Amino acid sequence: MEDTSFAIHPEGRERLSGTKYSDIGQLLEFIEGNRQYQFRCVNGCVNIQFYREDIVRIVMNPHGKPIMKNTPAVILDAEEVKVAVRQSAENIELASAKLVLVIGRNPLRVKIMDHQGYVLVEEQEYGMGYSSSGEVICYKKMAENAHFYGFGEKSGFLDKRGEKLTMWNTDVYAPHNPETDALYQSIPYFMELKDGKAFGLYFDNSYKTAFDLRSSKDRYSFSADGGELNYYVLAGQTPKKVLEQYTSLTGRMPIPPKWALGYHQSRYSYETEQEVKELAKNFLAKGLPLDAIYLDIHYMDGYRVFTFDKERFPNPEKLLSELRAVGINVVPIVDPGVKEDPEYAVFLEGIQQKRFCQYLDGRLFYGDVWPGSSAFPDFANAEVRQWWGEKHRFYTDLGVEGIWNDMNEPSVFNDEKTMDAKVIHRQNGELKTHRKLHNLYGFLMGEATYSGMRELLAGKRPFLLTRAGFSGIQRYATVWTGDNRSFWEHLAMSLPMCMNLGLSGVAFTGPDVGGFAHDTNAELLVRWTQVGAFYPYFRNHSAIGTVRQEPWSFGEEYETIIKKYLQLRYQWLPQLYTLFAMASRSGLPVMRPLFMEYPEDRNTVNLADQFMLGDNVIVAPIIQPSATHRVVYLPEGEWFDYWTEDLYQGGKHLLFKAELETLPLFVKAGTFIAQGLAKQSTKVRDELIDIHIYSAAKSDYRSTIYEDDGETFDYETGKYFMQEINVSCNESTIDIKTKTVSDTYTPTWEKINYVIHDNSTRAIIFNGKKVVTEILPDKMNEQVFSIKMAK
Ligand code: MIG
Repeated sequence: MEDTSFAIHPEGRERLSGTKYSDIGQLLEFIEGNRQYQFRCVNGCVNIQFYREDIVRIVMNPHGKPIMKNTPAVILDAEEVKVAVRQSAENIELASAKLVLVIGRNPLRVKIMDHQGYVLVEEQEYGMGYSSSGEVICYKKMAENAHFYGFGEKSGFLDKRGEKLTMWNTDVYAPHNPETDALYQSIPYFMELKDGKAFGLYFDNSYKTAFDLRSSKDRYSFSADGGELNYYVLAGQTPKKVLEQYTSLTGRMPIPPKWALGYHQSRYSYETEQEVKELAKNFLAKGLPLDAIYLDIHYMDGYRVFTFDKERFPNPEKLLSELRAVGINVVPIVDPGVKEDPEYAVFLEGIQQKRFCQYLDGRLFYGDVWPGSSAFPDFANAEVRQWWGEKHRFYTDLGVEGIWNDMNEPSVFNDEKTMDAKVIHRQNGELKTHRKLHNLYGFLMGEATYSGMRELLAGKRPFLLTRAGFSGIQRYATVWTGDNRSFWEHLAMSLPMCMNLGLSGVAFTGPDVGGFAHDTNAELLVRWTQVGAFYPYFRNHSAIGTVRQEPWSFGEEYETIIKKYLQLRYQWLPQLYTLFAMASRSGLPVMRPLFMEYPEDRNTVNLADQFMLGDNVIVAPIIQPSATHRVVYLPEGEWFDYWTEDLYQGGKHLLFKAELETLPLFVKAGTFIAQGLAKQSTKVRDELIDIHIYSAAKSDYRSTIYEDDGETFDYETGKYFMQEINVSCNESTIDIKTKTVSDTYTPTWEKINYVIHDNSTRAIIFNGKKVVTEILPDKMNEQVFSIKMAK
């Protein structure tokens, strides 16, 4: 977008000369249709449709009646919504129970408010419009105190005010700088926060799109290279509600298989069977937990997908079953490019069955990627997706349950870095250019792969990791943030990047821990692994030619600390798994910015060097070399230091000491967390869990613990264990009440230990009865009691 007209505006810096901007202009006719309201204007036509009371869709077509087509990101059907219509000489008003739209007639301008008059969006001098070269654009007023989040995978800080953000899936090997714009994912969505209130805006357009929060100080714009101006306004008004609304529109992740939440080890590449075996042996011998090993491109025969190199990997089936026996899954990489080789079955079949992308005249598109000249499956076509999905039988027959999709922007080694924009995709029988569907290529590959794997695994949950995607990718895949570098700056940047991905519906995300390119070092690897233990997705990965960064690479001193944090990850799994289950139900991210819990607190607006896990834990990592201290912001309330159990008054910035072995970690007083024991792999199931209750002087907190079999889809039909736990603290008692919401699955736990962290000795009441607790001599501030699980 930088070099198109909308980079510079009419009369000012927002518009380049040469392209004519046309405003939608005056309203000529208002038509009340069947649950749709149509506004025919001088320059185009606008349709407004309520999807829910709190979600309204606005579509502008400059050249005729809106076609009202969504991308495959949208899965919600418009509900029946009661709308009150009022007309006056100046305005037309459409009101649902949650939203009031005031539409000015001349020129057509949209203002959206709540019933109290709080303004979500407002158009003034400029509104909707288009250019003579086919771009569509919408301008909105930008309030002085408005902050902007989301936008998927972006470098830079948390708040994107003052930035320009382009959506065009791009393989960026280097650099990932604060100013690097388009990356692998396109999520044309943001959340605005102002005066502690939030709303969302999702722009459902798969062309190259741009959000400009920079060029003008009092308005922002979003625009697309083509298609309709099709966007949704999500009423909020809390950040959590916006996430619920956005993910009701674009979907939520299924609960991942438990092993996907363990520690994963990768390298470009573990090149031979022998190397993989040694690697696993090392993890086991050293007692380092591990759930997955990745096979990067070297495992294949000449980079042909769906093959193994016969010399390097003579017996993959045996290798996989040996690893499975010790709790390790193997995740092979699968790129979209299929080598042009008439003696290679997948290519041959693809050609014969017309599975690959072509130009309009029937010529095939070939692009250079790892295998050399390659053809690319047309994932827009449902039959091709089916075919590709079925191809994964090759892997599932060997015991594979997880797939890693890379290069699916698609990345091509040419000047444009991708497929020719003129290539044609066949989507539901319609012909569409790559220019239009480029941003959907990775998403559709994800759909193909996930659906295929799901079918092949017959009831078991597949794991899919992807680099490219579009809004809604969370339904199919975990997103890792691509080729970062072993820089401290990239460790720091991963926090806002993953938080904004979480705010964009992608709850399951993380960067390459330790850094991909460039050489890592002992201290960086240790500090990064500490954060890694709390990223939703925890994988150590590094590039060919860089120094090794397996946990033992820098000697025993560092290995010991790294081990402590791998184990910590496994101890925290019951807590994490519950958060994943909740994310899958509500869309709320596992890793979240502080403003999500404290939207009224101005200190949290752009706080990007610490984050929350759920609603009650703060992770404040060290992200600078040689640093042994850092400032931590603790919001209102009291906070326990997880390690020392010291209690701190919040609403303050405090200085904490953290030598190399310490990750600053805090739990809010008055809340609880669930923990298990450290273990070699998630396949070792917990025999008991601990509920750690952190007391407060006076508090009331409710949260949930969730458990299921961790590997099948039985939870979808109601087979899971879920219990609400309510903890209230007052002067003389700590009152714990449990309510089992579902017990159709019986956890492997024999009992639940309650550990109460409390400096006084208040009476503990459990479900209405006083309990006798034990106090261990070396833990004077902990009272413990156990409850047997009903079997
Ligand atoms: O560099 O497959 O982002 O994780 O190791 C080009 C090799 C190809 C890019 C991925 C990276 C992976 C690498 N791939």
